Amino acid sequence: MKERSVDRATQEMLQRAKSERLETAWDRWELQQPQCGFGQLGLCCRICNMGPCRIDPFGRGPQRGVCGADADTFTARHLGRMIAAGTAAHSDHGRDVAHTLLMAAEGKGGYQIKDPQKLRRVAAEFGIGPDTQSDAEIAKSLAEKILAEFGQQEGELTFTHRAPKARQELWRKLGIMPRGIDREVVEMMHRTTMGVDTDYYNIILHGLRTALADGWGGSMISTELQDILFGTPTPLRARVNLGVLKKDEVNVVVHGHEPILSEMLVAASRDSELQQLARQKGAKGINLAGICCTANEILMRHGIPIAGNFLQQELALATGAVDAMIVDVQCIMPALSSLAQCFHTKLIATSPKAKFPNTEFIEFREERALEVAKEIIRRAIENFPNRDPRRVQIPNESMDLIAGFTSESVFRFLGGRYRATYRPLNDAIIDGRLRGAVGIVGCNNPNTPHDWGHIELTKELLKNDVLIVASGCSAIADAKGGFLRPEAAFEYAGPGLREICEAVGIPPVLHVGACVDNSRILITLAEIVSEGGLGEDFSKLPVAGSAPEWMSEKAVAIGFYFVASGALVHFNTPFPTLGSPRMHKLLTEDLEKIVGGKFLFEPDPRKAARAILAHLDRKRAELKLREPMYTPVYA
Ligand code: SF4
Ligand code: MSK
Repeated sequence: MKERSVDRATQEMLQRAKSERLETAWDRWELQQPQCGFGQLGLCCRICNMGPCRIDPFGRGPQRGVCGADADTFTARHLGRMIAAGTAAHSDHGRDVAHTLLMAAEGKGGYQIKDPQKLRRVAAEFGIGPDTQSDAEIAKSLAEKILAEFGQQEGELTFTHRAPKARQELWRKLGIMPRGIDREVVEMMHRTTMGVDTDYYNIILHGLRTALADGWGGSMISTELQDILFGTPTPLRARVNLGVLKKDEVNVVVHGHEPILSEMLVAASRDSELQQLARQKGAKGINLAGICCTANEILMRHGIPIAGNFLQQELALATGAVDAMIVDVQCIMPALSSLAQCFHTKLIATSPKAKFPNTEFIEFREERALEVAKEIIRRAIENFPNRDPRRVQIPNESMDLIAGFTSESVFRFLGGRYRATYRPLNDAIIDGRLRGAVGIVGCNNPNTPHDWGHIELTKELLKNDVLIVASGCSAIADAKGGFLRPEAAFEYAGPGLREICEAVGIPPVLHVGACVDNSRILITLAEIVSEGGLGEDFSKLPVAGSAPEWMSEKAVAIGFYFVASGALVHFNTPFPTLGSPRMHKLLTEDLEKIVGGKFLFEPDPRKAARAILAHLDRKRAELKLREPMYTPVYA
C-alpha cells in the first residue's frame, strides 16, 4: 500500500479495504487506466451538438472540430470553464456566508457576530460607518453591500483595493479588474460557448479576471465574513488523522466546506442533553471530527480534531466506527453512499445543492440552524448502538499540531506581543535568514501517492529556509507528517528558519485554513508589500505557490488568481492543455511578461522544489537582496 499513500493510517485502512473487498478511489482510478488521451491533452470538445469533436495529436487526423475550432480554442475554452466552475464554487460559498451575516444582523437563526472589531474594520472598507451604529446595523449594511457585489455589473470589487497600487493599475490596464463576481463567471460561460470567443489568449485573459473575482472576491468574502461571524482564529493545539476517532464515543464526522453547518454541529455536540443521551446509549461522549476543508474551519476556531484529508473520506467510513457522516458541498465522493451501506454508518446530506441517491437528507436551514444541527447529532447518537464492535478498526495514528494562523496572527507573532508589525518578517527575508515564503495548498489525487507531493515539497523547502504557509488538504497532509508542531523546526528547518521559529515559538509550516482561506495568503502578501523594503508589487517578492497533488477545478481557479496576482505557481500534473503548444507556452512562459506570474508543471516534488528555490533566488537578486545566509541544500 506504500505506493498508494505515504500515510501509515491510510496504508492500514487500504489494507483493510482490500481484505474486505471495499472499493476505494485508488481501485477506481486503476480501473480507469489508461485514461483518455484526448481528454488529458484537452483535445476533445463537446460544447455543441455538432460534436463531440476530437483533434488528432499526431497530426494524421482532423486538426479542427466541425465548427473549425482548433487545439488552441479547445484547450482555452475548457480551461476557462474550469476556472469559472472553481470560482463559482468558492463564490457560492461566500454568498451563503453573506446571507448568514444578514440573518445574524436581523436576529434570525442562532448566529452571532463573534468579531465585532473585524466587522467594523471590514465595513469601513465598504464605506460603512459611523462607529455609532450598532453591530447589527453595520452587519446588515455590510451584508447587503457584499451581496450586491455578486450581481454588480460595473465598477471594481472592493477587496481588490487591498492589493498594492501597482498591481491594481496593471489589472486596469489589462482590462482584467473584476467587476462583479457572478458577471465574470457568466461571461466566461458565454465566451466559451459555441461560436463566441475563439482567441485562446483572449479567453485566458478573461480567465485571469474570473479567477481574480474568486481570490479577491468570493473566497475573500467567505474568509472575512466567517471570521466576523464565527471569530477570527488564533493559534491553538489539536490532533489529526484517523486515530482521532474513538471506540467508545459517538463518532460524528463532518465533511465538506461551509462552516455555517459545521459551526452549529460543534455547538450541538456540546449540548448537555445530547451528551446525556449519548451516555444513555452506552457511549462515553460525542466525538466530532472533520474531513477536508470544513474540518480546517472548525479546527482553526475550536480545536476540533481532523480525521483526514480528501482521499481519507472513504477510509474514515471503512473504520466501521463512524456513526454519522454529515456532508454539505464540494469534494464529497459519490461513492460514499454505497460504502456507508457496508457499515452501520448514516450518511446525511444537508444541502439542497448536493443530494446523493439512497442517502438520508436533512435540509440545513440557517433560520433553524441549531435545531437542525441537534437533530443530526441525535440521529448519530441513536445509531451508536447499531455499531458492530467486531467490525471496528481504528488505526492507532494521530499527530499533534498547531493551527489557526491568519494574516492578523502572523502579524502579532512575528511582530512580538507589543509591536504589531510585519517588519521582522520582511527583515528576515531582506537579511537572508529566510530565503522566501511558499504557499502549499490543494488536494490529493490517486494519480500521485497520497500526501507524498505535499510532504516531500515541504521538506525540501524547509531545509532551504523557506517559510511555508499551508491550507486545505495540503495543510492536513503536513499536519499528519508532523510539520505543524514547533519541534518540526528542529527536525526539518534550515538554520535561518529554525532561528525564527525558535525565537517566536511557531511551527515552520503555518496552517492558514481552508481553500477559501488562500485569500489570507493574498492579504498577508499585501501586508508584506506595504511594510516596505521588498518592492512595490507582489511580482517582486521572493514567494511562490504550489498545488502538488491537485484534483479540483477550484485548484485551477486558485492557481490562476495567484498567477494574476504576480506569483509563480507550481502544479504537479499539467492542465488539460498539452494538446496546444501555444497554450502551454502562454501558461508557462508568456504570462510572466503580462502579469508577472506563470505556471510551473513538475510531477517530482524534489525537482519542483529546486525550480521554486531558483525562482526565489532570482527574485532576491532582482531586488538586490543579500545572498541567502545559508547555503542551499538540495535533495
Ligand atoms: Fe465540435 Fe465546435 Fe461543437 Fe466543439 S463547438 S463540439 S469543436 S463543433
Ligand atoms: S477540500 S478542493 S480536496 S484541498 Fe477544500 Fe481538499 Fe482540494 Fe477539496
